[in-house]
Amino acid sequence: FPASSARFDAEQNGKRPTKEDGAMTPIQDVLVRSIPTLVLYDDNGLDIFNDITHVDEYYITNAEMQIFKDKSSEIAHTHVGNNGVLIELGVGSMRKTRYLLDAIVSQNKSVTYYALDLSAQSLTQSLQPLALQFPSIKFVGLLGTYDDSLLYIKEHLTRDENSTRTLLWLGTSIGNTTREEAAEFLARVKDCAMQEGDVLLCGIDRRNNASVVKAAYDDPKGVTRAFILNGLRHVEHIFGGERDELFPLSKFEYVSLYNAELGRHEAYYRSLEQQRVEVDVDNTSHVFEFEEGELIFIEYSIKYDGKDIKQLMDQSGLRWAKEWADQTERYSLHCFAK
Ligand code: AVI
Repeated sequence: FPASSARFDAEQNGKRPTKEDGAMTPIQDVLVRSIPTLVLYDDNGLDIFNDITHVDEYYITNAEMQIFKDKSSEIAHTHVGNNGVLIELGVGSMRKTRYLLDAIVSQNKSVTYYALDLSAQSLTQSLQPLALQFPSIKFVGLLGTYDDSLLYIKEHLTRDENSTRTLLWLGTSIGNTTREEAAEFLARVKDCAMQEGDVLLCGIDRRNNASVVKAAYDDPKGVTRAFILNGLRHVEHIFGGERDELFPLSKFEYVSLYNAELGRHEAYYRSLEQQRVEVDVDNTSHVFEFEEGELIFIEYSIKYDGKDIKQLMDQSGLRWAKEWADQTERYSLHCFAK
């Protein structure tokens, strides 16, 4: 896709949103209004995302799973200490973590596993079966934002002299923040939760062929479309609206763009007609007006090649140590050290 696809659409409505219109995201040199990506992850969104991980075109999950299946033994041997601590940022579905825990147990290592997540339901659903399957591992869930949890780790988690920490940030979650935010976050992880000798295993999608990325983010069965459109339902719910009362799904569509030059997939809502949405927040009325064709930004999925990873290391202060790729060489698990 030409880098200007989004610009073309945004300019076509003739009226550029101004700063007063709310949160803005720059798309090339044009600002479009945006909704925080986090709205995609209400309970329904988490369920649909789980469905995405089973969609064939969404190669990411299988690629990462395959790396863990093939390399867990090596990873457990080299990068997990005995009496060590594993800290996973976000719990996900745990299908891949299982391979690593299996390898750790078969190497007779004892570890404590901390999982950080925003959703109590995800923590319980993920950790309970693992605790049953791996009785020798101690599981601890930390409920809150990543930043809350990192602060907690910094202030409350003591460590033995010899124990090392292995942090995990999987599923290319890094891609949902800008490159600058990602580097800042890694620097915080390094400062709050790591000391020399600790590692962060980070699953990151590569800058793949545009048609492969497009199929992954606009799959023929429409699972991704349902995931993104559910975000609008969630926004409606946050504003206290009934289903289809404020943001009728018949008046918006999902727009998927891959900007190969910048190495990122961009997800938007497009308003299919000129419309006016009035919402009430704490007895104050707010009006949002959308032009026909106007794009509203919802999600980046940013991809990384070798040069991007180097820049990430330079900016975060972490040191690149190793990389494992899946068989199709579309996806990498990187090992970053402090
Ligand atoms: C969770 N995250 C890494 C997914 C991604 O690939 O950006 C979310 C997603 N959005 C559309 N499909 C999947």
